[in-house]
Amino acid sequence: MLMNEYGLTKNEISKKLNSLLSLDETFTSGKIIGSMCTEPDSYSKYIYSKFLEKNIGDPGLFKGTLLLEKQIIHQLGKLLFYPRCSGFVVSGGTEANIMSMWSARNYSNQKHPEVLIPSHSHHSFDKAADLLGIKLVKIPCLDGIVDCNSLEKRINQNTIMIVGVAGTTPLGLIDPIPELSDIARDNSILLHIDASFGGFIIPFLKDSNYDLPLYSFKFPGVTSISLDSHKMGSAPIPSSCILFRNKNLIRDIKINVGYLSGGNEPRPTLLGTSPGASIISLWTLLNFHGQLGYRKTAVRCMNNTNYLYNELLKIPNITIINKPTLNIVGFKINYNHRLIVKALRQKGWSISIFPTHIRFVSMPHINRKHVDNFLKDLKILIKNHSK
Ligand code: 0PR
Repeated sequence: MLMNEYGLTKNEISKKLNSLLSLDETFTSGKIIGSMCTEPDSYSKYIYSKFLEKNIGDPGLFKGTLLLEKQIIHQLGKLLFYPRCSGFVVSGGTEANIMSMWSARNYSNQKHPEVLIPSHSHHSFDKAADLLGIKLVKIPCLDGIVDCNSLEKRINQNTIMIVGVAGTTPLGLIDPIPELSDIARDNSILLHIDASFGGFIIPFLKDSNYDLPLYSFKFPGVTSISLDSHKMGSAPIPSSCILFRNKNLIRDIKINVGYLSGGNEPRPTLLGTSPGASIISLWTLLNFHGQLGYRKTAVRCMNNTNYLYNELLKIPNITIINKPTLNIVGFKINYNHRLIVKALRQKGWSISIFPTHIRFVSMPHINRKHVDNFLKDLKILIKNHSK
């Protein structure tokens, strides 16, 4: 389609946008039950929209935004027991994980670098390995979390880093971080924790007396952590954070851009021009809601998850893959799984389908009524297809 010679009226634009965007799913429908993103917090959306011109790719121009970023990193560092960490607000878990691999490769200066990742790891590590010429060694899992014995056996002189996941993509489980930390220390290698999903829920559940494995810098082997604010942080997309224990880890991925106006520290992030609005809106969220606000959201999501889990247990013909650790339940239907999954999609349920199961993610936009609506449709379909 050729761009028109003359601009359209606002009315015409509105009509066209409404017509095409009506094809999009909405979080408010309550039918997006497989996504790890959510409707951003309304105040943070308002704040985001006020600062669209801020570009943290030229931090010298936006010194205030840079200070807000430093405060965010300090606050998150404190939450994860290491306020002295260095870090950045980035575009997502993918950028954060690529940065962890990039920094490990350059810091270690190993000729044939290898990184050990659990087999359930997110595909952002495959992207990173391909881009960076790193060999990925995928370690098998037991009951959905990495098998530390298998992992330890695969360490060799080329291994530069281990990855552990706090909030796995398929089931929201947490790898054994204390054990991984010991292994990393004993072998003098780095340990990156991918808490892209679990990062903004685990600390708040722990503070609400949930008995959960912790991920944090409390474990001395942990050298970097990624946590996505545009997932359980409820921030407008794009928004994620990466924290490094030690400044030296990022020393070798910094590229000096001498011609920029600021004379600030070079940023080792992947993007050049990038939204300062992400920083400003995340700072707003953290400070407006505080820990209590995040705790309330975390507990509400877990209550809905446990409710779903208990109701699924009552339905015959369903196998539940995991008792929820975080706000994810994986389950499969014993007979006619594919048919029922297809029918659920036809009924408008946006579900995530893994080879072994359906993933239900009870994000903040999901309430009890949505869960009930889903269960009702599921029960009817199971009944109809078991005849
Ligand atoms: N690490 C983990 C553990 C993840 O689960 C994800 C994304 C990432 C890293 C990468 O994060 P970014 O997508 O921010 O780069 N996990 C989700 C998934 O693959 C991403 C997602 C989000 C998918 C919303 C669908 C959706 O509607 O399931």
